Amino acid sequence: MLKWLIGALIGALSLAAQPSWGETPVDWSEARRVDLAAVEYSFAPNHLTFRRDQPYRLHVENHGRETHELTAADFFKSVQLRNPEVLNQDRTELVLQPGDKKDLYFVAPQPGHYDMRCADHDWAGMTGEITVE
Ligand SMILES: [Cu+2]
Repeated sequence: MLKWLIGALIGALSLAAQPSWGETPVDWSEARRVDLAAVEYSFAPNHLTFRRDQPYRLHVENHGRETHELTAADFFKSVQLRNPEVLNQDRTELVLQPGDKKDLYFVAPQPGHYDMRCADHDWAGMTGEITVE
């Protein structure tokens, strides 16, 4: 009986402790939606501000006629991602074909300033900044 109880307890604890690499569990139902649109050749808005430790759902739409990326390697590395699979394999950018809509859920634990750009069109001024405060 005791052995069964301990087994059940360990099972329940490991189910509760889902998050990877020792991070605090996040209540993603509290995620605040922030919208970002890409066109030729800019982001709207081109400055994003997030509060640290607040879960966000960054909703990105490509309203242009070309493929655009939201390239922000340092930012993506610094945050806790709920769904890293929406990023490219290197986790450096979100790639959006024309008409694509993608949602990235994250929590930023670290205040700071981060660069964002479209890797294909930064030469045309398709750049911006992310602030975590
Ligand atoms: Cu672009």
